[in-house]
Amino acid sequence: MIRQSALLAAATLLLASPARAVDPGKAFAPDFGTSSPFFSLSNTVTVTYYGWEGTTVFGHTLWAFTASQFGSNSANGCFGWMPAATCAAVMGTTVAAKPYGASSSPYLPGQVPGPVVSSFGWTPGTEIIFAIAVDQGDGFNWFFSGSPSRNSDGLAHVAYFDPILFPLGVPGNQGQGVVPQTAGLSLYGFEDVAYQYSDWDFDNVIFAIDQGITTETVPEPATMVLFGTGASALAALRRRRRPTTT
Ligand SMILES: [Ca+2]
Ligand SMILES: [Ca+2]
Repeated sequence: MIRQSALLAAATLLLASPARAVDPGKAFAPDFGTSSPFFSLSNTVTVTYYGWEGTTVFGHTLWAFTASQFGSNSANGCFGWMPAATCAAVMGTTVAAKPYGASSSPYLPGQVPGPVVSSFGWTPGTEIIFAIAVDQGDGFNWFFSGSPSRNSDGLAHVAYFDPILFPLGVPGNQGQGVVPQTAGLSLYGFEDVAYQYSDWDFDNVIFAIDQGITTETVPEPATMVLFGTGASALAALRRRRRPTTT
């Protein structure tokens, strides 16, 4: 009986899981991303943007949202396909941006002078929801930090690159080479397309957060549930994007 139960549980797990395990060419495992939210510990948050991988034609904007702004944007349809048509102005803080079509050189050196530092005000103790708006030329797709349920594929799209595990720096496109100027640093990377179309290397938006100002903590379960519920509904409405690997 026990064995039958175990088999049934295993079969249920298999049925519940998409075909991720057999998907080749992924730089990291599907659970490599972190679902931990970011919380500000100070009135000022400083983010350093290290740029993007060279092969993507997509543009992006790195945003920072309060929970309130995230909720308002969601309610206003800003996170759906082609937000410009449905949302006059996304509420939040823009941190860094890459224009659509700029893809000639990997990461920032050679394109603009050095990493780009951006500071903005924040209420200590509150979550910073980082997001990327991916400009695909004919519309936008969004991915968020924190609860993976905010994302269309239900997966965490922000990875943490610990310098202890990656002493030479953040791995480059599809895990090859390193992102310049990242050796010894604690960095995060956003993956910019949904799992089935992605090379899952988290190098599309590389950034650091001043560790003296912000940190990751685990929120109360009630908060997670609250955030997750709205985003799951959003995710169901979000249009699937065309298959392109970046
Ligand atoms: Ca890549
Ligand atoms: Ca990628």
